[in-house]
Amino acid sequence: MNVHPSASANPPGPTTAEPFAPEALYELKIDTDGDAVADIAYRLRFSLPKGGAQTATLRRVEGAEAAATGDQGQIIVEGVPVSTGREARVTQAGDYRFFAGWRSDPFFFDVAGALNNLQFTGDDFFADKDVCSIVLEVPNSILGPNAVGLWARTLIPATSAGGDWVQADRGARPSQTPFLAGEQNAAYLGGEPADDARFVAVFAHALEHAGGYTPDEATRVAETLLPDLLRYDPTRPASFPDNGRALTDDVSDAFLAILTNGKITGDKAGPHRDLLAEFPYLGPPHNA
Ligand SMILES: [Ca+2]
Ligand SMILES: [Ca+2]
Repeated sequence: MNVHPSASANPPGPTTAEPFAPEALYELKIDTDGDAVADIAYRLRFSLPKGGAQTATLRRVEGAEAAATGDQGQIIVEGVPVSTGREARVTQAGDYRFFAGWRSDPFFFDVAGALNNLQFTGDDFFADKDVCSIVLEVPNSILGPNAVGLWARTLIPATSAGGDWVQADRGARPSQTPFLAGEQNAAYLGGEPADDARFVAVFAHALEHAGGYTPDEATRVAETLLPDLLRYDPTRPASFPDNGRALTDDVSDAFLAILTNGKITGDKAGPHRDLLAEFPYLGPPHNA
């Protein structure tokens, strides 16, 4: 789960140096029985920075509690350091491995080409950027015998005084939000995958416009993009878009081909070469 890029493209410039928001709740959701409702959730809170250093606490809930909202749960790791240097600070807890902190951003895309009417040159905006990443390794045995549906979300308190949690963002598949504008975007980011059928018409309309699909084709393609879950069968290798997503999978090329109905099939940018062979897989941060 990558949540905080080091740089913004529009407006151009650096983002806050504080890795994770101490007031926020970060959550990884797992649906194990195919109804797009979570059966397992991992919940993360971060401390207030002390001398620039933060710590992380990871909790786990299952059953009805995993589909609900809250920051309680069984503690998996508690008060472990957020990593900021070249050396990844990894925590092992039973069968779990956990990492949170700054790393080299593994995402690759020609942002300037996208903003220039989809005229791509392979100018990868993310090649020298960092991102705050949460990486969790779980044993396959906790996922159950079936393919699972994965997504992540962030929540913030409803008011500065606290109160109920409000979902600020969520996502599973890459490049879903370009289909959405204004109120629809807010409704989508605050929504649940189980309710995503309501966005099929919006996605289909955008696909008709961008790709020249017929209405029927556009609806059929939109239905392949929703609900927004990353489906993953742990008995097979990860490969986007059929089975999860590997860090080297060219998800932007796949998105462009869908968006343009095959008229544009790539942005000429490819995967980064600083990935690690071992956990947490993301390369050292550029700015460390
Ligand atoms: Ca479920
Ligand atoms: Ca590409």
